[in-house]
Amino acid sequence: MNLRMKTRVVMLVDFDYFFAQCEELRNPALKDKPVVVGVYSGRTEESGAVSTANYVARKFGVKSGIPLYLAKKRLEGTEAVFLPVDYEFYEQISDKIMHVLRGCADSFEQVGIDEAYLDVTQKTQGNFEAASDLAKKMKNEVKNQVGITFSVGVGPNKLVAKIAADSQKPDGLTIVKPEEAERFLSPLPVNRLVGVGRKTGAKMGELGIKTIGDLARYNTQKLMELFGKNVGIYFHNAANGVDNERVQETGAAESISRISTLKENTRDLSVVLEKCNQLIEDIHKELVRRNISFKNVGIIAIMTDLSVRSRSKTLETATSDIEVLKNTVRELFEKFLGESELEIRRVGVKISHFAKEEAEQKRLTSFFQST
Ligand code: TTP
Ligand code: CA
Repeated sequence: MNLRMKTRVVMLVDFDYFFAQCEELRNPALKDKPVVVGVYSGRTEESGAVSTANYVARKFGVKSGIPLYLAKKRLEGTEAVFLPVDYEFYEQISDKIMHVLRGCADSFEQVGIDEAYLDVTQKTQGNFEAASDLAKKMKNEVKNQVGITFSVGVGPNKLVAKIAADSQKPDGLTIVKPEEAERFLSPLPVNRLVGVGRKTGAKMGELGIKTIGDLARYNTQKLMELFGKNVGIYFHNAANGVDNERVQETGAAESISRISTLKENTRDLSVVLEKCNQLIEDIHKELVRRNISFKNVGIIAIMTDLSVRSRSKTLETATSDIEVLKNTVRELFEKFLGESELEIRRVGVKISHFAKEEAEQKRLTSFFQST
């Protein structure tokens, strides 16, 4: 039986010139001027690099990564405003936007401070026109409630959605239906694919692969020989717009951890586990309250010389089972004690890679209904 999922509708939202737009938001007088946000290294007044710039400044060739002195030079004679990064402020704005977006998605995955993937398959009943309306509604809501613009790409998977979003900025909305994906990707330079950096791009160039279309037509066997089996297959699939990565629900926090000092320094597994089990009970309560499951379990050990060691394990499937958590922590500490020599002073337990329980179940149900 071919277990293919039905067509998905996936969005990538990417906030426009984000750090600089946040600065414009708190000081609208900046809007028509070149705005450059940078990290000042502090060595000299001018040393450091540009984090980002608004589109007025970009017209002068100022972009992320260039040295600040160069940006200054390119903006000479303009009313350019240079500001230091205020990450905390941008994070507050980001949280507000993410909150609105989260409410519009079946499942939601935040990627960094200014990007998020939304699976909206159920919300739109698999319809790309409905997705276009939803994206416009999201844009309006965020503009009205927060005052920020963003660009959206809509596609049948994360890969196409991301490239679509990049293709029209700022305030863009680009829809690529499944049947259009091949034609959309084909003429684009091959380095638009994740994983094709400068080196790989150059190597592909020598093979005559300039566009994504060239890569899609290239012999898969040869790609596997040249780049290794897994990477070769990935390139072949990516170039053909094939990507089955699901939108991975992320919780508000990326991890839950608890740490505690042992009564005395020890290398005794049962003493360590007794303390860990208390921490686990506490973690589990929070897990249940937030209705999430985890896929990664970590242990932390602070040794008598105060060095911090950690080990972790990724489970095959996400779970919220406290026994699985206890057993995994036991397994990790057993192994750890076999590999270390010092006594342990403090222990910690951490879980991460969250999935929302409810969403998981819903997805499974709809999956079985559609097969
Ligand atoms: P990007 O999304 O790459 O850029 P952007 O939001 O500034 O512009 P665009 O309109 O093209 O999306 O990065 C998001 C934020 O990350 C950006 O506002 C600042 C920060 N950043 C850096 O600090 N250094 C960098 O080199 C890059 C690329 C981004
Ligand atoms: Ca951005």
